Amino acid sequence: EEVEDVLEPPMRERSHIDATLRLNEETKSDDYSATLQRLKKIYHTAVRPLEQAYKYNELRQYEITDGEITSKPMVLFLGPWSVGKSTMINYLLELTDSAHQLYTGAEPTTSEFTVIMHGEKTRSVEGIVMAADSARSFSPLEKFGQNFLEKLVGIEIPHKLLERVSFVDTPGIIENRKQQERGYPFNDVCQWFIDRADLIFVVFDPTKLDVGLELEMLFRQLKGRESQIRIILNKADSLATQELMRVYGALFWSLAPLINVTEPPRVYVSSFWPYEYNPETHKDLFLKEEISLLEDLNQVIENRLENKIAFIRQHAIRVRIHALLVDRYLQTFKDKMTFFSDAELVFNEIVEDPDKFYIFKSILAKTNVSKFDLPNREAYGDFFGINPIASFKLLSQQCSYMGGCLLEKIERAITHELPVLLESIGSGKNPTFPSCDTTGCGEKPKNRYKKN
Ligand SMILES: Nc1nc2c(ncn2[C@@H]2O[C@H](COP(=O)(O)OP(=O)(O)OP(=O)(O)O)[C@@H](O)[C@H]2O)c(=O)[nH]1
Ligand SMILES: [Mg+2]
Repeated sequence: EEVEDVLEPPMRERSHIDATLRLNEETKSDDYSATLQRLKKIYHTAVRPLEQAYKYNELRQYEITDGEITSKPMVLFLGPWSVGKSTMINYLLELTDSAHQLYTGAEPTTSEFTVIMHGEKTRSVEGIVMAADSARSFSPLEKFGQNFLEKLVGIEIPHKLLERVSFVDTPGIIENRKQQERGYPFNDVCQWFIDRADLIFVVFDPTKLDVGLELEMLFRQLKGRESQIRIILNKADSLATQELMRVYGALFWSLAPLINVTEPPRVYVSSFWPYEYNPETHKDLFLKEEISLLEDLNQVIENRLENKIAFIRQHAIRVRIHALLVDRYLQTFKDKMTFFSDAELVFNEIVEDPDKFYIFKSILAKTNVSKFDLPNREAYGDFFGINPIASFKLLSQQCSYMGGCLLEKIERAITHELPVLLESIGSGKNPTFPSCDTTGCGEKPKNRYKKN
């Protein structure tokens, strides 16, 4: 009998999962979709026109589809290989030992980006099919090419939790692996998911704390998304207390140079798999940590509208900065052009050394955004290589009798319409967004799921 115990470890009680995530309560979906419709409308009337007038998508390759506006919150799992990412998803969704469980194992196992989402019945969807369907939010992934689409998989499962969020499992990071071995731009793909994720679990285990190039790269890509990041020190019950504390310290030590220390992410120490905690360890603590993480997840679900609005607002801020920059390039160009000048020479001089003409400085001064939020100047060299400066109009000429000015419209959306929409759903928590004049519309949206 003892041998059987070793082979079949007792399963963990799950009732705290359903309770914390309120999986048995009904959700009101009407308010939800009405707000999303209004958000879509603001985006199409106030943001999209400016985006198109200044070809923003060619700069950032960042198009927002309707599918993205209406999609469910996304929880992204990142981290080194074999730290238990897939196991954790199986645990949360009760997939362990089912026909559709994610592969797990001691070797690097996951080689695909796997999107786990809701469906009437369990089935898998090929990446190519997901990307082709514009009603889904994954169509922009097509740009990463055929090789990548073969590494993209969808799984639809009729699970209550998936009615509210989607999970994305990723291939674990293997240090010392060259980029091209993956056959697609791994970093760019990660960035795409990072930009859109509502919650990012960066999972570690006690044996894989060493920071190498790929992990460093990953954390660089996570900059600006600090409020979405949660660090998980997984498999914690496989260590004795003293050793665990040592590992916890070591984790912070190695991550400190990579993370924003003024807003360090929350770290959860536990073990996220379906088996009973090891009895000789701090299992009470681990259970509490697990419940905190589930509460965190629940907050994200409850704040999904707020986060969507904040996401669109952040996007609008970037589009506005881009439009101001192109306008400034164009104005400088017009000022420098005389009847006798060679347009190409004049413009090349500006593109090659925008600082000489105070292009970026003037936008910094005017908008009060941080230097970090400005797009880089090399990108504008490429941008104007494809889109000649003469093909643009000045912002002051982007006005129509009926529609008003594009710049005013986007600024109104940033300072008024989006905050008002946010207030309309908030339960008494009124965020105030100062006008573009004082803040340049550039301040970061509040961290809405941070716990005090
Ligand atoms: N002791 C212990 N082992 C775990 C825990 N979670 C996962 N494991 C084991 O760790 C191994 C790796 O788990 P996976 O879920 O495949 O890890 P992964 O992060 O998805 O790995 P890749 O897909 O390769 O990146 C498996 O053998 C799991 O059984 C845990 O909480 N405690
Ligand atoms: Mg995996």
